[in-house]
Amino acid sequence: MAAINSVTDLSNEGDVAVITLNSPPVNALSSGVRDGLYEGFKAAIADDSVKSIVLICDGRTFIAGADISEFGGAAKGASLFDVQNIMENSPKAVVAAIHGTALGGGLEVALTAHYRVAVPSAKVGLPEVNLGLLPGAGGTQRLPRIVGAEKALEMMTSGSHVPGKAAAAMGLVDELVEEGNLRAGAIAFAKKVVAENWPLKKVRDREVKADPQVFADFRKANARKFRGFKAPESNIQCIEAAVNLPFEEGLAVERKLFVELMTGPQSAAQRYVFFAERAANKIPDVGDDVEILPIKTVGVIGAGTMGGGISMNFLNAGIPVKIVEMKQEALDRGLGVIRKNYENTAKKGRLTQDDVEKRMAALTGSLELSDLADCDLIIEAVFENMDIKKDIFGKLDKIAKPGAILATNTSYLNVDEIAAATSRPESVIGLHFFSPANVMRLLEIVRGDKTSKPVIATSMKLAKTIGKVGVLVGVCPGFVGNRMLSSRQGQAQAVVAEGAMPWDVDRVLYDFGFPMGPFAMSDLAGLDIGWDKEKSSGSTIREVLCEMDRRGQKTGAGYYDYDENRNAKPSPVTEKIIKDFAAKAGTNPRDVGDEEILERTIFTMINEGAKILEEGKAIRASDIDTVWVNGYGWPVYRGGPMHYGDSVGLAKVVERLKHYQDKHGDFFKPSALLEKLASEGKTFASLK
Ligand code: 3H9
Repeated sequence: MAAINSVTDLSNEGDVAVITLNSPPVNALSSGVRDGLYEGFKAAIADDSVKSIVLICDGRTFIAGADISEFGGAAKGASLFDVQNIMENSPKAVVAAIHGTALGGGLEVALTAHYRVAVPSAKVGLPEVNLGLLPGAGGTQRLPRIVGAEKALEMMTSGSHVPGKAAAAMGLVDELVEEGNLRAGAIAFAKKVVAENWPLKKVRDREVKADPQVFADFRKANARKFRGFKAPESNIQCIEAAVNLPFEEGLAVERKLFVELMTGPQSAAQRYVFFAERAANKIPDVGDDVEILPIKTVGVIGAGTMGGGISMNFLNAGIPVKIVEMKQEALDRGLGVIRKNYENTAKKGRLTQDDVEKRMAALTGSLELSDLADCDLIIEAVFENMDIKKDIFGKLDKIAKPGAILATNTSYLNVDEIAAATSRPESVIGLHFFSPANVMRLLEIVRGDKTSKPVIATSMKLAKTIGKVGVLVGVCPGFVGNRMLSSRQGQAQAVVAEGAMPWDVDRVLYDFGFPMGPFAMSDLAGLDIGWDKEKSSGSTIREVLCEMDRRGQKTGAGYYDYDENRNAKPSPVTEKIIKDFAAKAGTNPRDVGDEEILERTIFTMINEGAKILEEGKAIRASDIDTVWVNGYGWPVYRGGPMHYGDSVGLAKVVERLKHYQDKHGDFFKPSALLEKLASEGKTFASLK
């Protein structure tokens, strides 16, 4: 075996040259990889003893894409197009051998091979859209030429990873090779190509046809999903180009749109989010050497909406769950809801009935806390009441086996106080799931003063196991997410008190990119959450609405009026209540402009985020962004509140906060950290 460079080897197996890439962690197309590939193909083509060439990767995966960390830097060495040209125009058959994932530029390289083989567990896809991009190395022109325009539309705008078998059915993979036997299988395939004189197929030479209506229908069907995003539309236009233009002209369209996206703010934000989610896994004082505790059985206390959703996460990951309720009826209801959720998923074809039964079989219900004695992790998901939680943790302390992790799902209570109800605060941690807990990707992991490192490391790892993005945060009211939400809510209400209507606030935040505004959200959740009829004294707009039985969508009215299809309309009733409040308070309603609504709701969040950083309740600004993107519907193409602050410019954020401080008081006072960064011309991203 001869080394081409530090990440590429070339060896001959009889008359088959095998180019092997080994560039951990994911064989991304860095300049070294591109150079290695280019030189490897050049050498193999020049070698007279070689009749065919196999490209294969060592490690956990085939090429997972362009090297995202190199984006924006100066191009070095061989370009991706040089590599693709030498492969596609090779006079000797080129076979790409795929395991793990062939994604983005990785699949685009494979599409310039004459043939592709893969193991069944391999996955292929063009996920650039999730980075605010489109496949920029010919993928937009080659993929539709194999799978057709409709499948290409679906794959490229969702970024989905297509499993080996489906890829073979679509013609993306020419042959599936037995698991664990990829190298030998690919070499045998290459020999067959030569022996049987198969043609050197170039994907670019194929044709793809589609009715223009296909594109119109696709745009219409997905308008809501794509709202605000630039990349999906650019991906669609490239596929249209593949259908309507010769290959080279299609490539030119792809190049132009790729450069536009790459240099725009959305892709910068989405690439930032990609790395932010991965950075969140790195805890400075909890190294890779910290022990990970085995989690074989999980106990959940509370079979309500949260407890049920939390349980499903573990069942989905194959971890048995014991769920405890106080009354048989509540337990039966909880277990019934879980079953129904699974059966609905099965009806949609996303689970087999067998999977449903397997998951339900791994779930046991009980009325006794003592049944949780053998659980490795116990998550309490009961009512948000400190006394109840302390009582439960006191009991768990006596029941749980030594070393078991005792977690609370509280969304704002003091985890240290809960931990103090036990004799083992080092085992206590907050695991704050977001509703619906089986769907939302965020898991706020709340580190108490005494939480041990193995408990933290295990919780972070567990988040990954159950498909969540775990973010470690410190103890403070509302932690990171709800604390910042509460600043935003405060301003949403304040601007309404000054003359804006709830639908003005909702429109501004919806247009910013949130899936819905705070008042529409309250109507959806129910205005009576936490409302007590007996204690209600008409002292807030919400109380008055609840007293009038306008409790949100479920009663047909809340801040908004709803028709029978739950379509919202601004309500004259709500408007009158708001105006009456203003009159009583002696305020003169004014026209609060959209810009002021946006600045007051969003800039105060940025300021609160800065305070959270100052107090050390989040490790890094990007962790705060990860919380907001994954738990609160912050538009990913704006990167999160802290990234947004950086992109607007912190000096501007400070200037506007001071402006509102002059008018409305010290709530708007910029935090010391924010002032400092702004005065030094720095960003949150510069804090390392
Ligand atoms: C593209 O290809 C553009 C072309 O069309 C056009 C070119 C002209 N680059 O996720 P993990 C790192 S755009 C650099 O934890 P997993 C990652 O940061 C690209 N680094 O592992 C992490 O580093 P660290 C299209 C990358 O097993 C480590 O690898 N491709 C890249 O859960 C492990 O990652 C994509 O969008 C990269 N491309 O998942 C695929 N990928 O350990 C993006 C990963 O220091 N990648 N890293 O934190 C993925 O989806 C997942 O990483 C993958 C593995 C599924 C591959």
